[in-house]
Amino acid sequence: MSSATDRPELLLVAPLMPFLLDQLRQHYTLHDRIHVSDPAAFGAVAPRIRGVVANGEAKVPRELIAQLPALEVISVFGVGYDGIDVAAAHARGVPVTNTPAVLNDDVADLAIGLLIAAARRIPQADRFVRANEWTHGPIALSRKVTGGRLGLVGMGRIGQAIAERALAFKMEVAYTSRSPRAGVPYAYHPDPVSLAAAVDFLVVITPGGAATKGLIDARVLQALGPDGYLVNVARGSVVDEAALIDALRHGTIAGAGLDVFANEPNVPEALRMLPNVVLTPHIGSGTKQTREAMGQLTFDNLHAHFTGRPLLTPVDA
Ligand code: 8YV
Repeated sequence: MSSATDRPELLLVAPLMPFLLDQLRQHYTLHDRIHVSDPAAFGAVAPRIRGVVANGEAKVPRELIAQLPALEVISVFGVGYDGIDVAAAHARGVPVTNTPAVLNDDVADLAIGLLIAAARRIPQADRFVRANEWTHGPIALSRKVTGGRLGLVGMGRIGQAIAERALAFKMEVAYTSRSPRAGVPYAYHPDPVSLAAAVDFLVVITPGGAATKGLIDARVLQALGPDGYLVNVARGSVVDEAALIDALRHGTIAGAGLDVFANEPNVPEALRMLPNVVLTPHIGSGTKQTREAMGQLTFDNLHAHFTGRPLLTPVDA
């Protein structure tokens, strides 16, 4: 363990799990979100901050990076880093790390879970039994999943993990991404409208950020059609939320399963009131096992930097 005086000082810009905080405390001096809670104190420590720890939802804009002249590394607890101005960090020679791979299975599991929950109306059926409505007659029939056509918006590591699972449900898999992915056996569509028109279930698993903002818009939902379902386990920003509410309300699509939202943790009342949507609070990677693996990788990246070893999972320039 290092002595108090030679400990690098870190700015935490997001709430972090105790498992990670405990490890960080052994080696570093932590300043937990003081840039928000105590700007005066932040002003005093900012020149000494050598590392930033963020999560998938946190914001590290260019202005914050500019306030940290001694910054050496940004370690993100999450695979997504759309909240981090990576270009600004790299321009300063500051590497950014994330936690890829360790959460693939959990996010893929949840995507399939939400798909089945939305199509088979599992939460609605649960509410039906609890309300004793069964005693008045059977519940309405739902939508078969096995053998359906699945369209993936994004074919990265998590997209491929979702596709593998879908094959076990005898689903026909197709995808769209910026360009066809070498070695991927599924049918490629050049854009989400063409993909949506060809599938029953559209699952969004593409990075957030400016490049994908509003990618799933009214036209895509129209193409998915009145028997189609949308699942989003990526970022709320990828889907035009107002267009989605409209589509769910008017039967433009049949239903949706959503783990992410435009303005988390605030979910519009209009969405919360809809009967044909299944909602979860951004729990894609939210198992104890996976969050610990993510915490370990977040720590290991940071610690590799401060002990002069190569970073494990740096984000590309
Ligand atoms: C969050 C995520 O990081 O990995 C990502 O990109 O969105 C999540 O795993 C997690 O909720 C911690 O904030």
